[in-house]
Amino acid sequence: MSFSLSERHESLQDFLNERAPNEPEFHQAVHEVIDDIKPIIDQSDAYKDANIFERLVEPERLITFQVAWQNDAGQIEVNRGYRVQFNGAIGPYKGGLRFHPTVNPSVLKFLGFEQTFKNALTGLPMGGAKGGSDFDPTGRSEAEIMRFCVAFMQELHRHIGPDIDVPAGDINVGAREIGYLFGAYRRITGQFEGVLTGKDEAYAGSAMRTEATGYGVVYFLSHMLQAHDDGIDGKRIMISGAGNVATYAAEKAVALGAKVISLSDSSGFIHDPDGLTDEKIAWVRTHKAKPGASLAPYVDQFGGTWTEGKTPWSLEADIAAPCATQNELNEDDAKMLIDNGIAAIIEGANMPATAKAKQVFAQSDVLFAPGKAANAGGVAVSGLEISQNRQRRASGADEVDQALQSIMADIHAVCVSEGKRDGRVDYAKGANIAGFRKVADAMVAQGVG
Ligand code: NDP
Ligand code: 2IT
Repeated sequence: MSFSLSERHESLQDFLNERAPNEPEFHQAVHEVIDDIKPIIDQSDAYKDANIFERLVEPERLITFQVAWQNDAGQIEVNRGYRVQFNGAIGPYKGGLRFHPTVNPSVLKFLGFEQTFKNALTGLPMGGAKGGSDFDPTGRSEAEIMRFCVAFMQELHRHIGPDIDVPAGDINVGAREIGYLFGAYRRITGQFEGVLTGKDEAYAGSAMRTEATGYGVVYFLSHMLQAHDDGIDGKRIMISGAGNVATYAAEKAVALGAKVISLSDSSGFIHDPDGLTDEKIAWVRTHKAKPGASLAPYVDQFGGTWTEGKTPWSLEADIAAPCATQNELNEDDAKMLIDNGIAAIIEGANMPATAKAKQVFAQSDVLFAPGKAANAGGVAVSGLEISQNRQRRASGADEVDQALQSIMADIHAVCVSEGKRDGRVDYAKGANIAGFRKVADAMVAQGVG
């Protein structure tokens, strides 16, 4: 079945049902862009002749492999590993690795598809990819995590390389896992090369990569507020998640004078009406480094309240920053946020708001920053890490932070210029159009064969 954009909208769902059955997250990510890019395609014979849309929603490669590894009890466990090389038109494939029991082809295809747009927005030459495994690190020992990473790389190494595909971290893959993965790659191939980003600075990692996504989220938020005659100082921000993106977003927001009143994890959320501090954030990072540790003991340490099994969206604040995972903010949450007077939503995670939640935001006058723009700072600094590795040099933290700020400012600016709608800025539209144009033009220029 082929899909004609001139047909009615429902035909997209038929097309996706046939081409990508049982992949709801991937369908959601495609539906998120179609309304914005359809008019662009309609206006371009080149895009239509090159069948850009149908090619854009089909990953160039989806690799699935067995990961067999030995647990501490000496038993052999089997997980499934993946790499989705989604679109390589503008550069070597680039995107993170996620270890989580929810990882499946639908989740990775949505992430790889979004990554394609996001990477284009950074202005750096990186194609879109994603990968990972259904491995659940919860309760695993460090030795088990290391053995899993080594077994995972035993297969992944043949599909990646500095000019082919450069993975990085994502949920449950941070500096520790990248270290084990890099060590395995180096031992298997005998090459010390920039094949992964998010490495420690001790072995060719970039300064600021750890901070980059969360800091970038807050830089984007600052620009968005400034463009609307407002600022971050004094704002009450609720953040979900308690990992890399959430804690560095919290750190930068606090540094810029905001009051961060929540964090969350898969077991519940904390509400700290006094606001987080650097000391509290440092405690969260150390505590959460243990696989499976719940945030709950935060309140014994610092006060506030713990709510089991819920997300923080019922709180009152000026800004909501979902920084945990996909579809963590639904339609009812969106209505509640609006009823409680929220001014802006900024997506630190990838696709944290459901399609219906986005509709609610679109019908209101809240500012909404989509993940593919707002959280692009992480992959942007990954791009800078690739350049540093190529040149065998290391940029200082100030230099990288300046570059990150400038990239986030540029992404904000392009969202504004492409996203104007009825006297307002539709940031999602701006991000979709700007990312799309760059990738589509590269695809047209390169032809098929
Ligand atoms: P981490 O593993 O560091 O943290 C993830 C956090 O989200 C944890 O607090 C975790 O809770 C929570 N979480 C994960 N899955 C779920 C779930 N199903 N339900 C509720 N809570 C959940 O990951 P990151 O901070 O790196 O990633 C967070 C989000 O940001 C993801 O959407 C990721 O794709 C996105 N992102 C990450 C980038 C990066 O550079 N790391 C770059 C751009 C986007 P628990 O500890 O209980 O599991
Ligand atoms: O979703 C993302 O942008 C990431 N997980 C970071 C990808 C990267 O290659 O740095």
